[in-house]
Amino acid sequence: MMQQKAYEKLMRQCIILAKKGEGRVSPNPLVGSIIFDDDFRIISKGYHQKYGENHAERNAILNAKENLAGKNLIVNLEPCSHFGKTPPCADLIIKTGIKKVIVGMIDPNPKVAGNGIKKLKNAGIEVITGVLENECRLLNEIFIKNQEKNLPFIAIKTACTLDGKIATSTGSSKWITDEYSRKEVQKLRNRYDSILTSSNTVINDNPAMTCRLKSGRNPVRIVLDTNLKTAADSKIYNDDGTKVIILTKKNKNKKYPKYVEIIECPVINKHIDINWAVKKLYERGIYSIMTEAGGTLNNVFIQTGLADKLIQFTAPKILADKAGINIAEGETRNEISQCNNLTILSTKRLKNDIIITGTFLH
Ligand code: AOF
Ligand code: ZN
Repeated sequence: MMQQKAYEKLMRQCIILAKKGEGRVSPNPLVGSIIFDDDFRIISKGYHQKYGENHAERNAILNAKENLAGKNLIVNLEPCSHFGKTPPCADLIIKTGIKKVIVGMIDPNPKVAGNGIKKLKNAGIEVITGVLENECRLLNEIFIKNQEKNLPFIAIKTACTLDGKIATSTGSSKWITDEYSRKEVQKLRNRYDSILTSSNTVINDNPAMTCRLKSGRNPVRIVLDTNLKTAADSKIYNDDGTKVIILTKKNKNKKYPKYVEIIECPVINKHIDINWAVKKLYERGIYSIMTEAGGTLNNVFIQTGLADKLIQFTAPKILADKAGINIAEGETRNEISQCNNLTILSTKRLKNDIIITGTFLH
């Protein structure tokens, strides 16, 4: 029991370490690893820092300044067993003489999927699995979705009043949430491969959709612009070395900056086939998407079942504008049983606002 608690404490540290790789390791998972002795003295730590580079376990082993025979290693994801961009971590662990490995979750990558643990066990290493499994799965929710569905993970970010409004009927939305919330959004922009918005948001708000965090990086910006209505000098198209993609019905040879990629999408009932578009984005290397858009586009992702997660910043304000824009703008519903349901992952109070995070139940 005591030992279990100590493992959980170390696993929490692995998760914190792993998060240092946010924004740099996609499409690989976030992984942190710690080597320790039987008295729980930490010998070394490592995390996966950059796509294509050393895995967390290898970095932890390389960082150790003593012999590792008879020591323990903890890691939030099963050590790999395959030759990818790097050789198998399981082989390296076996070579060091480490005697016990504690794992958060099985690797959903079909190339690994339990084989790493098998390898370790066959070499006589004791393996303990499932320590803080839920937290580890949440940490790598993007990686899990990618591996299991071959689709990008999609989060819908909204900022609304207590009565669920994201703007007045005239389109005014600045500012519903406070500066603490907006700073938090910057962190989210660093976490996701891309930000997706609509032509209406670009035209009405002219957002830059960049990440202004000190050590952050800009996400790819994606604009769903069915009829190419957005102006070429909109801030979202500013050149900062990041890819920008427009999803449209027909490329009309309208002049956009040369680094803007225009993807022509098939149309269903005058609307872009969003299922097709999302698959296409995945093929183009977009493994996660955060939408920052209006109620209409939010609802498209909710109704198609493409949305995985809702991140809702709620401000202690009541707009009471009957014609105001809702977080999701759909057709008239008569029954509560027609709701889209979520499970709450977390609620967090910032200064004035609260962030509600939920997973969509499909
Ligand atoms: C990582 N970092 O710390 C661990 C990973 O192409 P490779 O060699 O980088 O292998 C990527 C796969 O390795 C990844 O899909 C996952 O299954 C496994 N573990 N990956 O990028 C790590 N431990
Ligand atoms: Zn590995």
